[in-house]
Amino acid sequence: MGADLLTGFAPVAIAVAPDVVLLRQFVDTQPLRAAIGDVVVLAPFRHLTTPNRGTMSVAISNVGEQGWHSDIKGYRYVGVDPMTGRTWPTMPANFSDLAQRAAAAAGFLDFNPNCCLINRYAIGAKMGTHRDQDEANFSHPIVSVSIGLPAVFVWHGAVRTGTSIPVPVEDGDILVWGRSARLGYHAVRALKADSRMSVPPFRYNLTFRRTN
Ligand code: MD6
Ligand code: FE
Repeated sequence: MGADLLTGFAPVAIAVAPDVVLLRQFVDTQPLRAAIGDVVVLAPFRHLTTPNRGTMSVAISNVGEQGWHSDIKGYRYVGVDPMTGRTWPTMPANFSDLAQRAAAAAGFLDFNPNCCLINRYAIGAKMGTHRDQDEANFSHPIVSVSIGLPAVFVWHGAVRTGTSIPVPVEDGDILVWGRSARLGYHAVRALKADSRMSVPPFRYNLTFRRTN
């Protein structure tokens, strides 16, 4: 009986490292792209300033009760979009459903995100090595959905300069991590043009979190 239940998940759930799970080709991203198009009318993509006065190459927006923000004062979550003065758009139902299903498939039951950061990578955009540590509670996992152009996500783990595990991620792939991996270091290599060039030529990434 267990085998039947497991076959739906087992072939696509790949352990990248302890408590880091890759779900390959988990979702049809077309409805997610449509929802992104709708919400960024309300909360436009923007290139944020970092505390050291750099500008992020990745453009971001958020949906949910909280949104991740950066400026010269630091990194933090805010309930009102500083760009528009309005609350962030409501999290679309297909986003929250997906986050919960993916978390469960990776072994994290009852994930209830209150935030989804939307990243948009143009060719050449990248994300330097960092860990997600601006949340007030690390008992919840993170669910990360790749949409559009392929990229190379790099898992470093507990040490910033630790062994790096390159993880090619494509449209429809989902990474989930938590527990012992929750504060692991990671990065995304500069996006390359690809023969499977999607239109528009971007990679989008949805990262679902619970901030409290
Ligand atoms: C990205 N993702 O894949 C960047 N952080 O575009 C992240 O930085 C990230 O994918 C925490 C958990 C999952 C992630
Ligand atoms: Fe991250």
